[in-house]
Amino acid sequence: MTPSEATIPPAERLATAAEKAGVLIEALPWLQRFHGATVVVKYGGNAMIDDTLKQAFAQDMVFLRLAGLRPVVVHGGGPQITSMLDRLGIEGEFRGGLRVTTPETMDIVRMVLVGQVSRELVGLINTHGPYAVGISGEDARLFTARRKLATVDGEAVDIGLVGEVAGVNPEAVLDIVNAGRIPVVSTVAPDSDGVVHNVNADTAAGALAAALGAEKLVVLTDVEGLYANWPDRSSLVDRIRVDRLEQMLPELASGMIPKMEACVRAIRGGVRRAHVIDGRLAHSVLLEVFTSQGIGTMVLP
Ligand code: X2W
Repeated sequence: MTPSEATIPPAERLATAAEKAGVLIEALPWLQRFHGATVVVKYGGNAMIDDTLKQAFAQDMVFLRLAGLRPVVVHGGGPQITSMLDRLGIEGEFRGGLRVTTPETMDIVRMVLVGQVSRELVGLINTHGPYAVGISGEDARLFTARRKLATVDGEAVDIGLVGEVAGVNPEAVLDIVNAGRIPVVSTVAPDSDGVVHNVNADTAAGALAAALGAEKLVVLTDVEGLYANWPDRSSLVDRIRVDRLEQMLPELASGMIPKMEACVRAIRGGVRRAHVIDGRLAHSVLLEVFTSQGIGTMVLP
């Protein structure tokens, strides 16, 4: 008992204890169901701005690992790239939800994702033990990129060194997971000629989840989930079948498209469930995995 708990009357203390036990035991069926399951978690740049949220996220990954799951982190870093470009006085631009990536911008993207954002997440997870290992799409041929065009007003537009995931070789990620560690994946990737491309992190997470045969893909974002009728907040979708989601894709807001495409790719690739959840809520991953009602939007086959 902590000194502050000692001031709580015994009856209330018992009630609180019963509540705590209730929360723990609610996790039991999920601990059984997900024992040994691979869960790919996409952690986006917008949910990475707050220090408390970052620490909570790192705790969640270690919790998953110690609860017997096999977490794989794929990180973003859009806002961090934009802020570095600003510091360097380089103009940035997005078209069709993707960053226009010149060779100069690509250098910054790689530097920020691999050298800054990944390092920070790896460091935060490793405050709890020797778990996290950073790996980029360039390592051991993890991802092979193919040049991707943006769709702007129905037309295909060249936006430079932006890649689609053409191939995934998940061996190196599996080596890390099989060693009991937590891979932290940065989404820069060479094309078949070795030219490094900028791959949207949602896209990469969906492709990796499928290649790993993951049980779940969880995409953290900065809204509560998918809205059928944005900005009508009462239209939050709690579960949706992949067929229906595919029909909705063309009508979605540009920021939501890569996330929902990632869910579609994962489910079509054999992943059992894909979730888009609110990364602004501390420990949202734990709530999704270990509680019966879950949170956010769940996509199912
Ligand atoms: C993204 C890669 C980082 C990312 C970018 O340059 O911003 C493209 O747009 P978030 O934080 O998940 O948005 N790449 C092609 O996806 O970060």
